[in-house]
Amino acid sequence: MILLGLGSNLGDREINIKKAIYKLHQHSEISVDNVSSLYETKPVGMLEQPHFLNAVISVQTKLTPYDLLQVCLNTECQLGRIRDRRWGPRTIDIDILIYHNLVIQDEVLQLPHPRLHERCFVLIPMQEVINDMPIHQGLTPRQLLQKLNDSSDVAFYKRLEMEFIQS
Ligand code: X6L
Ligand code: MG
Ligand code: MG
Repeated sequence: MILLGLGSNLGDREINIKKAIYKLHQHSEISVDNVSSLYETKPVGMLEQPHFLNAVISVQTKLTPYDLLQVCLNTECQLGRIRDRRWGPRTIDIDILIYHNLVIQDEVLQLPHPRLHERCFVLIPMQEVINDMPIHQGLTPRQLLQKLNDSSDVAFYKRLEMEFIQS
């Protein structure tokens, strides 16, 4: 299982996320399997910025995690992401959350995503694309969410209709 997290809080957030998924789908070495609904989420980290739309998708690929990361960063660039302030607003952010059971801790890439288990904006959409699979210390997203005090910052927004995905 390979899981990617997507987030947007600049411009047309819904179109940005759809375009990102479509570009990943169009990549010859990547197939998009499952797409969560969109959720509208309160910003975490830097609070004075617009609300996000977040989603989680599962993909299949034989690309290494480093090559997959490069595809994610290229896609962010193509969608006009400008990195200025750390944690600042962005047209699109594409994070590798989980790459099978791989653990990596280096300068470029950390897998599983280090703050995965404490972010409702990741765990709630993730519940839709995996079937109660443990993702952190043997706990499923549902179990991890029970330990977080507040899911109220994450609100269902809409289902994503993507013509190219059988769901
Ligand atoms: C203390 C200090 C506690 C920093 C938390 C958490 C920083 C998350 C950055 C933190 C801290 C982040 C998204 C977002 C960001 C997103 C929503 C980040 C990086 N990305 N908020 N904030 N959705 N809702 O995709 O995740 S910036
Ligand atoms: Mg992120
Ligand atoms: Mg990122």
